Amino acid sequence: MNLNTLSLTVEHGVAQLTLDRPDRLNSFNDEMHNELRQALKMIKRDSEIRCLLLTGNGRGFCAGQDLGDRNVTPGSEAPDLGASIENNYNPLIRTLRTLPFPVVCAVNGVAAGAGANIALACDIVLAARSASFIQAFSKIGLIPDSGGTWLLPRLIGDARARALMMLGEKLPAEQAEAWGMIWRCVDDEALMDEALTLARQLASQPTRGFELTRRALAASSTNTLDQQLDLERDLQRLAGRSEDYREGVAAFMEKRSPQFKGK
Ligand code: T3D
Repeated sequence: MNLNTLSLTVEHGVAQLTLDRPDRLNSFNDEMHNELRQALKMIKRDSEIRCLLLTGNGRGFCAGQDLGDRNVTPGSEAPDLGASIENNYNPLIRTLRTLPFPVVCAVNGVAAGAGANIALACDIVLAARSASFIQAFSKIGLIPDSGGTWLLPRLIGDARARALMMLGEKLPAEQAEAWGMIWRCVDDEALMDEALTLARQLASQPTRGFELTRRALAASSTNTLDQQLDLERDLQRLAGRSEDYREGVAAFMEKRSPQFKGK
């Protein structure tokens, strides 16, 4: 696959996608949207891949939309941002949330605008100590997108989410960890080692079980407890039929390490 705006490597069951427009803090232009879409399609089809690791090259993770593509001359027609959301950002978030394996995000630097919310849509978010998160939208008259108005209040509560969105203040990674917005903040030089170790660990675990867990979590925000109990019953029935469950129980009984295959 020929890629200009990102790189893709696959090793030990982990697909690593690195956003790669460092001079623009990895902000999205149309080419990057297209390439990411293609890469994710390929990753989803590859049965050897059991975890996705998303990160950025350079001093930023992602600064959201490339505003250079939105700088219209006075008097000309406004860009249709709804179309951009519909065609690019929404499908991206939906794909990240429904891949049949876990998604780890290694936030290597500033994550702003859609870049912040793309990171938050991932299952497990690690961030470099020097990284930060900014709901930058309010600074340019936009609303938080890419699922931010759904994700952020659920992660950190309404009061903090509202203030971050309206003030557009930079939230340092350590504070994001303290508020439960991300899983962990690590020293800058340790970030990629820790993220890769975590992603490889996940890729050797029962992938089908993770997929079903993701489905249960996705439904929990709108389900009643009764509905969720029924869903857990149905998904557990499926998990109980997996090869990995059989292997997990056998390994426990035989006092050995399980060899999960993701099936
Ligand atoms: O439009 C649609 O399709 C709708 C969807 C919108 C989704 C969105 O994401 S809207 C929000 C867009 N993003 C922003 O508003 C963030 C803009 N960037 C910033 O506020 C700052 O750059 C940061 C706070 C992220 C980082 O600040 P700092 O001081 O560390 O870096 P910098 O000097 O501002 O940026 C470094 C370079 O990257 C700089 O270029 P230069 O001067 O070295 O040539 C800067 O212009 C460029 N850059 C940073 N962000 C963007 C960008 N260029 C284009 N678009 C960007 N978003």
